[in-house]
Amino acid sequence: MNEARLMSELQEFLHFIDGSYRPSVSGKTFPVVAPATGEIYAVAHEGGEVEVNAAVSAARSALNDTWGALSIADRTELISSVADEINARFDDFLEAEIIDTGKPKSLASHIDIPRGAANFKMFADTIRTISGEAFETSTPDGAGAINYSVRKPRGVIAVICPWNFPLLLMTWKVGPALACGNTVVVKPSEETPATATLLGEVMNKAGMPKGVYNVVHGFGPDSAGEFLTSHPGVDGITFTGETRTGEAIMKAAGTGVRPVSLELGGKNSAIVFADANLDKAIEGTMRSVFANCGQVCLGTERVYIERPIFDEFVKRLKESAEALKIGGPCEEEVSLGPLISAEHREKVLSYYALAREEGATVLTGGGKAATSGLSRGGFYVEPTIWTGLSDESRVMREEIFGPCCAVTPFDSEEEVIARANNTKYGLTASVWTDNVTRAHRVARRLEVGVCWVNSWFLRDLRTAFGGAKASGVGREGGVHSLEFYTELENICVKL
Ligand code: NAD
Ligand code: 6OD
Repeated sequence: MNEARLMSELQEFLHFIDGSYRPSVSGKTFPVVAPATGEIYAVAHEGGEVEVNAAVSAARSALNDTWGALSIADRTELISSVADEINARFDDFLEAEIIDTGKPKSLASHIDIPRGAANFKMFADTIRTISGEAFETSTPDGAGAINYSVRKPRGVIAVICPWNFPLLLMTWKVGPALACGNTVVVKPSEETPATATLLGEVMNKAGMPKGVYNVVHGFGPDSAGEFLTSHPGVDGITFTGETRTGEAIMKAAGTGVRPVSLELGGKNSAIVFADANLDKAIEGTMRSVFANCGQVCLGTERVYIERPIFDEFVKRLKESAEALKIGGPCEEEVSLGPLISAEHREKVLSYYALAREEGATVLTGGGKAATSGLSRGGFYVEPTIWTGLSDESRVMREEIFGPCCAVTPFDSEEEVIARANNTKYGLTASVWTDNVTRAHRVARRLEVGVCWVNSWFLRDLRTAFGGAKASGVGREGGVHSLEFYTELENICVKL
């Protein structure tokens, strides 16, 4: 991609409603900034009640008509074509995602875009092959009854998305929603409207009926997000984002008793035992702390190291962090991109300052990163590692969502389990050990939705994904997604 070329042309992101692109009736737009350069590269239309009403109404019509009338075979074939079309337009999606997020091209091309396609394929396959349950029931007259279950689409699903993996996290919800026979209205993050918009073209090319996939751009409170989640025509809300926003959405969903699926924040731990393969533990911890510039909900912000290997681990982690190359998405061998926005950079830097106030030793980093050329105006910060923070410090308790971690020693298994669980969050953990028995024992005592052993972010899309405690409500992935995206009906037939 030629960044200079893209900067010279201001793009415009319209809503995608009922199969066509539309501006806002109000004429309101907002700027979209490329985090790698800090420049405005596009404007997006801000949706209001008019656009949300139109999108929900289009989604309802498709549900009751074209989309609802399709057989599972035809529906899933269309969904598979969407995946094929994303792959056919791989470079367009890649370009859109990296300008919107600033993430390294290597990351977006290996994770974001391939997963965008895979999320459709996998859920199409899941729906083609599932079966329901059946029970034979005894009755006093001896004739009996048969019970069997059917899964029906829930209806119109509101999909509210964050900015850190825009296509991946949006399709992670749109894929199963459509595969289960629902229609969707998507509200992408205001920071990253590009790939959701582009997906509209793909839907049309794949032959998706109008109104099945709709996108309304805008913000949260008093904007498209709030109008959508409080719309009475929405039958369920699936959300990924901050825990605080999840609370607001849960309240909105209370009116009309609509179900929610919430994938929320985390303060995830890595636990490294002295018997771990150190090379692998360091490589994995580096990824879990710094991938996507630390803007991964599953990422590690608390690293617990068994005391005998503490000094060596810390030394090597620091050396690896200092070897990271910081820069824009298209620069060679870049491993650390910018944060998503100037505002988010202020937040992360405020934690860098807080860590010092709370008595941390700053092993490396701790400030803005110096960049040059096109990246000069981007939102870069230094990869940062602290030691010496107490478990009660705010830096150890609050989600920062930046390229930083606090490293601390531990002496026993019991102690580290208690400390890792000492948080309101419960999204993920990684345990590094060569002792298989210990791995199983520790993993099941951690209060999280996903625990990786000797790995991190190793995904099998058939498995249950979600958070415990304040990290979420419900599980998505494979057949688990059916719990939210379908209504289960039991039919009892007296013989
Ligand atoms: P956010 O909560 O600020 O925003 C997410 C979306 O919600 C945006 O589209 C926003 O416009 C919308 N929104 C905000 N307020 C709203 C309201 N009142 N009603 C309706 N919509 C509203 O989150 P973010 O900053 O975009 O993403 C980062 C956060 O997401 C982090 O906390 C991270 O941990 C979390 N996250 C969690 C997972 C997971 O799987 N658990 C995955 C990715 C990100
Ligand atoms: O891999 C996934 O399915 C998923 N939901 C990843 C979430 C990443 C959070 O930043």
